[in-house]
Amino acid sequence: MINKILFFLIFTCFLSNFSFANSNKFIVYKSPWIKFIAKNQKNLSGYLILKNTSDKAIKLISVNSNFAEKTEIHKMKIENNVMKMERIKTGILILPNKEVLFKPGGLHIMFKNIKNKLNLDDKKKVFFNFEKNGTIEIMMKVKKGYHSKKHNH
Ligand SMILES: [Cu+2]
Repeated sequence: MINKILFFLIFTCFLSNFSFANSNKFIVYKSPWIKFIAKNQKNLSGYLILKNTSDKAIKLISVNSNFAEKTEIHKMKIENNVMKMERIKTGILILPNKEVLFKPGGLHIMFKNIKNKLNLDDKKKVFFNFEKNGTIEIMMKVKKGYHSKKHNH
């Protein structure tokens, strides 16, 4: 519990420069960013918070971008004490009035085979496709991450 509170506080501090932006009628988002690891990094992950402001469940079915060869939804899981990534192909259901957190060590957007190297402070357009609610375009900023588990492919 303390861990959760601590995490929340750290996370909240981290997010405090951001605010919710209206993206479509049903989905708002917060703090979209791509974690900068090193120049020439081929695979990068992106994070944000998506909130469903409607009273019906909304499904995120896929994500795409122009700067990576593939853009996928991933989650981290522990298998035999080793942290691994798994692609989520079935989409993410966001319950009414609930948030889904994409965060280091958890759900993330995986950008595979970046076409041109990304630099700090670059802003990249990413498209989030919802089952019945169309596509929203979100600018994700390339930033240095805070300490988190190493992310390997
Ligand atoms: Cu991944």
